[in-house]
Amino acid sequence: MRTTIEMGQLHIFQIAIILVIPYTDALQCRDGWTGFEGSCYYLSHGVATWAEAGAVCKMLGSNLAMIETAAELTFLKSELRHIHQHDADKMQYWIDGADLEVENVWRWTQTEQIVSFTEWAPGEPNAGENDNCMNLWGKSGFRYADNDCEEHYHYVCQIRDPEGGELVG
Ligand SMILES: [Ca+2]
Ligand SMILES: [Ca+2]
Repeated sequence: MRTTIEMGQLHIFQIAIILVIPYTDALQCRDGWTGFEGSCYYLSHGVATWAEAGAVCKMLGSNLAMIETAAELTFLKSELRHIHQHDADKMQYWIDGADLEVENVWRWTQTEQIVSFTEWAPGEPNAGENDNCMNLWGKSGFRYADNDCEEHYHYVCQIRDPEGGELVG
């Protein structure tokens, strides 16, 4: 009898794993967007200034990416390295961080939160008041750099919590 119950519990446990894993992976993102931990990301094909890039993301119902954890940055770095196996050195992707208001105080502009997790490329940020927008710098394995907001770069858009929004379906 005891054995039966234990096997029953084990069986339920296995079912739980089977149900949970596909559900976690089942984050639904639009075509051309990639999901990771509850967000959908779009890696642009075209280039734009930082402000234009933010406007394009907004038109797509998103914002420039706000990277909050090491895991999130690791995911994006890995996606970008995969896409740019042969041309990463020339690639820069705008993200939402900026120090436009107070020099060297980096904030995610969509929430005005201070950027808490950072992985700056060696020597970055290095350009003071000339460079106030944050990008993922291919030459440095897509770590952070500050650059002139008027440069035309690729960009990463992010929809956070798409299942709470209009995205599914
Ligand atoms: Ca600056
Ligand atoms: Ca810089």
